[in-house]
Amino acid sequence: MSETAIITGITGQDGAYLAELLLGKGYTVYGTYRRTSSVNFWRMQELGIENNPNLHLVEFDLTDLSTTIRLVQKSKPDEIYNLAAQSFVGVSFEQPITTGEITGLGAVNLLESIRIINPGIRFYQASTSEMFGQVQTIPQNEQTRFYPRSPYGVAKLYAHWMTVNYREAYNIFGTSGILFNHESPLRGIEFVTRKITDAAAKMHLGMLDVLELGNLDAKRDWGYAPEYVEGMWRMLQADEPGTFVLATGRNQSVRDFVTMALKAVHIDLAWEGEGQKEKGIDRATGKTVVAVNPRFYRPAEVEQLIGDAGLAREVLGWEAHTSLEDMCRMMVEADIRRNRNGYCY
Ligand code: NDP
Ligand code: GDR
Repeated sequence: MSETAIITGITGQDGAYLAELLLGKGYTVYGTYRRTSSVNFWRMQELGIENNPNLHLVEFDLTDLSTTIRLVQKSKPDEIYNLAAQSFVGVSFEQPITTGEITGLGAVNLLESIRIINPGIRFYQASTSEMFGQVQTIPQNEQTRFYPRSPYGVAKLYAHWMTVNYREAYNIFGTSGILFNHESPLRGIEFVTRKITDAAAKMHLGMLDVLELGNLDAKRDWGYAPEYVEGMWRMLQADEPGTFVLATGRNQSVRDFVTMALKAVHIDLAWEGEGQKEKGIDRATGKTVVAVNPRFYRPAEVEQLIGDAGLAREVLGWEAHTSLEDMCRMMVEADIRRNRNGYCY
């Protein structure tokens, strides 16, 4: 008999890829979206899944317990993937309470619904390397001490521990995937990799002169999103619930990623200056094409993250495969195509 899954946050990057994966495996998928003044289904449209007969799109807000209970009652899921969140770290400093309500407490609405309706439902919580924040050891794994550095990281840590607590207290199959950054052509444009690949595409097409960024020294362990949603699914097929890190084990700076993306459109960068005065110069023209704008700095920064996914490899047989260079090229190509066609999401 076919499985049924709820994916909260299907309009986001991971939600769209996970829906594609589960539909391909024959699942019936209930994907939740928020009512907004204009629809936000472009990712599902790009993947060609929005009209799949096994996909049911349900209007939903994670902060509303009664909607959550009704969704779980009606859809009778075998698995729930909680991907919905206010997921932008920068915004969480400006909206700490909303972030806490959605990203932290929202997860508990789902856990309570499971506890009340059917404790046999398997639950995936989208935890994050941002919980490591000011890193205590290198690389980070499931044993590393947490030290979140943003309201987002703190809210995610609450949801993580609630998942662990419901596992221990009520024997619920609650699994927490501590995923390091993962990107793709479907990444939201406010996140740094996509902001950079979209800018590279626009420069290539003569639509942009200068890209402004914040902290160029920040280092991230960037993987490829479709591989990470496969890891989420594997976590819920495991014999036991648990906590698993997914990461590539390699990190690069924001500066490295800009250099890579501009190289993909044949702009060879030279870096000059330091800190907020640093600039990226196009060697061919001598013009400044990358500048630092303090507006994009955060009140507290996570300087570097690099993960050790050894447990996921051992228990789930999961590994990251796509190189950062290949992913960057894919993202730049997608953004050139979109900008050429006159839309950029
Ligand atoms: P996105 O920001 O692309 O997607 C977030 C989703 O949550 C969107 O569908 C959004 O809807 C939805 N959402 C936001 N608020 C609510 C709400 N109140 N009720 C219901 N839905 C809501 O995130 P990603 O796909 O990149 O990430 C998926 C999850 O994984 C998130 O929880 C994120 O925090 C976490 N994560 C992501 C990592 C990454 O590198 N991508 C790494 C580690 C964890 P709308 O479209 O309407 O805004
Ligand atoms: P992050 O991703 O905070 O790691 O959270 P983001 O791409 O926003 O930032 C990565 C690093 O780049 C620096 N940076 C900039 N960031 C943005 N967005 N815009 C800029 O102009 C800019 N300049 C420099 C940031 O300071 C930061 O150090 C992502 C989200 O997907 C979370 O939901 C997820 O949990 C984590 O990844 C893992």
